[in-house]
Amino acid sequence: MDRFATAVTRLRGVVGPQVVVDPDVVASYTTDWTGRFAGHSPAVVLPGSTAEVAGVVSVCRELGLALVAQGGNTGLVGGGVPLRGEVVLSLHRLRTLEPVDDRAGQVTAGAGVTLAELQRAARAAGWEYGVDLASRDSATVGGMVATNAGGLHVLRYGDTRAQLTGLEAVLGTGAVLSHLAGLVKDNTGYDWPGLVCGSEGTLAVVTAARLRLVPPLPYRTVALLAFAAVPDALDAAASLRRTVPSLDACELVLGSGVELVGSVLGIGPPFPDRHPVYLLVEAADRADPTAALSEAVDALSRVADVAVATEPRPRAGLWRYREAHTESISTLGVPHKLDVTLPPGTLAEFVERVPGAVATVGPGSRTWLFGHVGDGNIHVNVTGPAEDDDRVDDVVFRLAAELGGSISAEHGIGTAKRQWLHLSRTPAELTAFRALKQALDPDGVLNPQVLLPSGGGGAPQ
Ligand code: 2HG
Ligand code: ZN
Repeated sequence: MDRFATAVTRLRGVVGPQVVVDPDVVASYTTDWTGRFAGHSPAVVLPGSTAEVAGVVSVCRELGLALVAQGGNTGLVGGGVPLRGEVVLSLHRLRTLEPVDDRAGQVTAGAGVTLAELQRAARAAGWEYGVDLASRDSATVGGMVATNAGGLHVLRYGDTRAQLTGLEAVLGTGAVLSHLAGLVKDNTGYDWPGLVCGSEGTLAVVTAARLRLVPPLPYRTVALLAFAAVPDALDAAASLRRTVPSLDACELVLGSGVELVGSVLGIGPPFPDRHPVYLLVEAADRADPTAALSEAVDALSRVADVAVATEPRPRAGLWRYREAHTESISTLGVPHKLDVTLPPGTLAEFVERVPGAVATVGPGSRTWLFGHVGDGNIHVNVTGPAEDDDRVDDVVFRLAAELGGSISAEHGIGTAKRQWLHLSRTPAELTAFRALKQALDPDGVLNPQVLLPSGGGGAPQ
């Protein structure tokens, strides 16, 4: 028997018929959402339990096969697709969603549960989940934990790591780590959940997570504020964070992006006049927050225009100008997605300088800027350069680093950014990363093309 046939037989021994080898079906797992990262794979394996995940990892380790873990495949940095012929380990069948633990205000969810399903279950039990993303219908719990997903409400509730009170995961050795009791205070050594969260499938495969829930806030008000300049919008964002305790989201969009969304969706502009910069803010509370938000907005200087919505449909209408950025930019071609974070003091300078920096290496390319400005997080999307032309990536990451920022705010490093990881992490940190990888995945079975630069040390490869 050749190596491939042996592998399929051994994997079928673990998961039964849930090993897909039909090339047409396998192909649907090998390209990332953006279309920028595509690979190939001999097989997709869909285990139905944590024990089966452990069995799959053990078989692959024994046969010297690499694995790529995949959830909803909504990642934007090529971290969930098989770039070098890895076996795809899909967590879709781990769909157990336990009843909400009302006393603890927590829930345990399998890796394959989608964010939308988790949100629905939390709401049905009188709770809410604190993380929300535009890709909620496809993004899964396992993927969100592996990438430490951020999203729209980090400002208020923190990222996915801040929601995690327990984790079950399979190490690259095949060992199962299960720590799902959800004890809020639990000072008994290393924080596995915190370590595995954000490790992008390089240390362990997440199979289930214990997640903190938050109280529901039924009254919501959304306001779109227009400004003449980015520093004015950033000053307003800082002020609203201080004056509106119920602030739930604070997002920046630019006039060019709003016009693109308007033309792609066929919707009119938000205001009769065009404005260069907008903040989309949302307040949520147990009682109507409109008066408090209006008072805080009235106290702002340099707001050129305001639209307010309190009912679900008009609120969603204002959110569309922000949430539809990703899909609208994709209509222009395959974008380079460069999610960065900047300190508050240099965010405006970054926004001002980045289009010029891109133009030096990508003449004719277009730079789109939007993001979670309440967290210092800007999504830089560049359309125009070829998919494999990484000169724009290089200038944008170097500018972010020069201004004291990080090359990844919430999308992770994946394969897309690993050659620039040294811009955000010291050589000593990268050596410690490699030591962790060696300890938990000694044979490099898990996501070998992700996060760590290839080769040793911390220098660019
Ligand atoms: C968002 O905030 C997502 O909408 C996607 O993080 C960002 O498309 C992007 O670059
Ligand atoms: Zn985002």
